[in-house]
Amino acid sequence: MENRTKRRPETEIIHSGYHPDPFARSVSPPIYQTSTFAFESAEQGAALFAGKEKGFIYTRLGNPTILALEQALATLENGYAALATASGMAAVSTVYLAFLEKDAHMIGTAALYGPSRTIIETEFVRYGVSADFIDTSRIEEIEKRIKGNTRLLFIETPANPTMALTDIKACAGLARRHNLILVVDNTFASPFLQNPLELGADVVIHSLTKFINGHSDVVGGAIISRSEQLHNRLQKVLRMHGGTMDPHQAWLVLRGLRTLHLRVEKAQENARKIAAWLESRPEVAWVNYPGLSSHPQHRLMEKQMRGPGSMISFGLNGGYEAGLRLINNVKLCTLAVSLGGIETLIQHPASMTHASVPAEEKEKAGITDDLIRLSVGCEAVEDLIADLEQALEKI
Ligand code: LCS
Repeated sequence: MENRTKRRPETEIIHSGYHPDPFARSVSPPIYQTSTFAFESAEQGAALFAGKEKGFIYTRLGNPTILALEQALATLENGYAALATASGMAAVSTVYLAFLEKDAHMIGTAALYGPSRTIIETEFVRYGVSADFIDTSRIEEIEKRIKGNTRLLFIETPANPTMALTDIKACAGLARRHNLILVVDNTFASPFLQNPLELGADVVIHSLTKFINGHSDVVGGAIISRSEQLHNRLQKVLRMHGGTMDPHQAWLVLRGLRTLHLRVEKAQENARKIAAWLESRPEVAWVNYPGLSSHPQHRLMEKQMRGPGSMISFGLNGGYEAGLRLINNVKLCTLAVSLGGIETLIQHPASMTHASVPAEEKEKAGITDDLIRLSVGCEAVEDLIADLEQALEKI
């Protein structure tokens, strides 16, 4: 573990996880592009395997470049330790594999990233696992679904793509009372805007592919645990199932992470202006952005987040057809899935990121056919608004 003195998040984003290495004093961490590490002797190899000595053995089990990223993420989320994973989905599946035994039950946010719920409904069902995916912004609804075999409460807040929020502190209270593990997917907020462990969650996961890497050029994930016990369980499962990260990938993510606060602040400033502008347009039927006072959980955002972030969902008066015309006519905004990069992306979740969720379930989760999702980037906001305006005029 790093020796953690309490510094401000902006400072930790830049400095945490790595100090110039004693060998060459490089300011940027070396990329230990190796699959394996040589032992000094047979006895030392045996001591490392037995856990009697600390050191690196084999990259699936640990690597200094990956460790630098993990230590940075643990610091930023104020956790005991972090695990870097090959993708955000590797983080999600590791959490499920670690905490859902045969015939276990979980409760999840209905508007989870599509595959985070589909993997339960199509894969984990083979082991008798069942789930209730519900509107977790209604705490009383969660309590009603808790059963004797419920192990996990898995929430995403803000949720992809509805931008609905769930009260993390209230969920933590519920989880404690019923002996559940509370996992929060913090991808949409990033650790700069929200720290679920500080609000009582047990485990936080991220798709590092999004805000933390921030440049739309790497896929990765992370799991940060509140305690040694949870971390050890997750580490064991991750190492055996093999969804671990590569050192080069870790180096790229760490490089992206170092500007997280600058990117998030700029994108958020743009998103605030775009959300207000969208709300003022006659073609726009509704806008869901936690930074708007019209958002049903605007007060909760102020309570549990440091800012509303840069994800917006909205619908047009012309519904689905008008939405498709809009996304086919943008020129600066890129029509692509993923989010959290420096460039603005626009997509249609019902037919793209959430296509795997059955139609009826999508409707229940609020992933309506007219919903357009905008991941606001760091461009000049005037150019983004001009682009959206010319596209709106074509519908
Ligand atoms: N959790 C959230 C909230 C996500 O948005 C995603 C991916 C994942 C987990 C999975 O992470 P990955 O394995 O892709 O790194 N979300 C995507 C999206 O909305 N568009 O494309 C991917």
